[in-house]
Amino acid sequence: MRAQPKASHFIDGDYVEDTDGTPFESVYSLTGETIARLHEATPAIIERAMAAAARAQKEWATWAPVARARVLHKAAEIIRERNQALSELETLDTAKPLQETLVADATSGADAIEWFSSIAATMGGSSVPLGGDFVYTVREPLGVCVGIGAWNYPMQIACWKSAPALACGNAMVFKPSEMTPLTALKLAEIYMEAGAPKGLFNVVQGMGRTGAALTTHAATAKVSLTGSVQTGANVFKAAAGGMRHVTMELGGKSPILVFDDADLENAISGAILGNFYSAGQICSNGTRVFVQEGIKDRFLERLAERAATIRMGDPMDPAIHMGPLISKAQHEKVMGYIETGRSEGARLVCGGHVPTIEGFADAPFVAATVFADVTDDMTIAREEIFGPVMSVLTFETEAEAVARANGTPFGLAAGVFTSDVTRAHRVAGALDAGITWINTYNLTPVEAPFGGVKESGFGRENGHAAIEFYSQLKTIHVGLTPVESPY
Ligand code: TXE
Repeated sequence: MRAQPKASHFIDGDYVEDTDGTPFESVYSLTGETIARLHEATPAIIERAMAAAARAQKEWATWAPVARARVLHKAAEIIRERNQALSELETLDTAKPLQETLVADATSGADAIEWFSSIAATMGGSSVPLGGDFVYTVREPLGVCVGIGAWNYPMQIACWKSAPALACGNAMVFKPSEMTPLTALKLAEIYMEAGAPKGLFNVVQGMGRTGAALTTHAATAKVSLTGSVQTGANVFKAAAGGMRHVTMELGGKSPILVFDDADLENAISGAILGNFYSAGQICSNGTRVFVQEGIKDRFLERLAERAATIRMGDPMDPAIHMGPLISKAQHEKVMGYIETGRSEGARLVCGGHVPTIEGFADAPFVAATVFADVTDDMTIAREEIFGPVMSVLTFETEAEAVARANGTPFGLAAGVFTSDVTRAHRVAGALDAGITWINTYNLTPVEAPFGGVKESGFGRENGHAAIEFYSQLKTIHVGLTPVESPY
């Protein structure tokens, strides 16, 4: 077993096993090989993790801010030192190419932990003069936060959730996706090595039911989920009992608007990366590309030429751009959407097939696929596919493009490519999205808040905004004059 961890869970500073839990496997989708065998958390494991987190949180909250910051800063340094090994493990777990995991996964996690270390050191409240009495506010941790991850960016998600949580003085129990259980365990080791108190960051494994048990646990103050809209609705509802706080990073069907005056090559770069990076398995992908009539033909021609240069193959080969999908099930789902696109009348410009990759005949590859002549009512323009499938639609006027772009229950991200500076800002302002990029796409620096509107989510990760979702304000009113009592 190439990537077998010491045990399934990491609780109170160490690896823990409970073989009574339902066994499950992590599979490298390129080869179908089982890389690790684990056990789902039993109720006893969940109790141990929650108790450890509750105890550690109380201790952590008493630490001096600079001492907390030092731990986080050290953790970020260790992640960077181990980037090669962490990236290889992430590639095994997700089948994403090493070319990506080396620069986009653990490293962006390290960025988040480093950035939030400075927040840990500098966070404070405010004071409000009342002309005699005064009020001051204290920013307090929530307590034990539960993080639930998706399988597309396992390490990044674990870092993006734990960094603000720990910076604000909370502890975390994290459940990775059952498809990608491995890198979160490494992160737990790293936090301990960096000097965090035992139990501050714990990892428990399992399926949806483990996530559900954590969500409703009596000690849970907050749940942060990255996943599908349906799971988001389930978790939101469950968290409401007990009035637990939530952050929901859910799916999308984001639009990219390309106007006639756009820099064509730049717009194509945005569309290509916003559809084919990580084989299309990214929540903020711009899967509905609206192209203005005047440049439609040139856009499609160059897009197909450039898509043909994507090198598919063994994700461990640093020259490879695109690996297989996460699993056979996801492959089946994506190929099903491609079939639906064809049968509903979309025109295939490129891809649409399963490429034959020498030595990996059974791997779940999908060629980079572009459909043109897509209309708003087609299934491929409405539903999140989560694979390398781009839909190109055309439009005539700005108002029409904005209205159609907004015609979806999702609202995670959006892009606008134009050289007209006033239009760029006008359109960015009019699009229903938590994040809108102008003349670029899918950049998610830790400094910038990230999250969705409408059914794409609630709350924000990253940036100062994240603090609001991992802490609460206490108001303290200081009386300086005698209490005026009429009786
Ligand atoms: O996600 P799920 P899956 C979309 C994408 C993909 C589809 C299904 O379209 O094809 O969702 O992926 C845990 N209480 N996205 O099945 O089911 C679960 O164990 C608590 C978009 O992986 O939403 C996992 O850890 N937890 C997305 C996590 O929730 C529960 C990324 C996500 O699982 C639970 C992933 C419950 N009731 C998929 N049920 C994005 N926004 O990037 C499940 N879980």
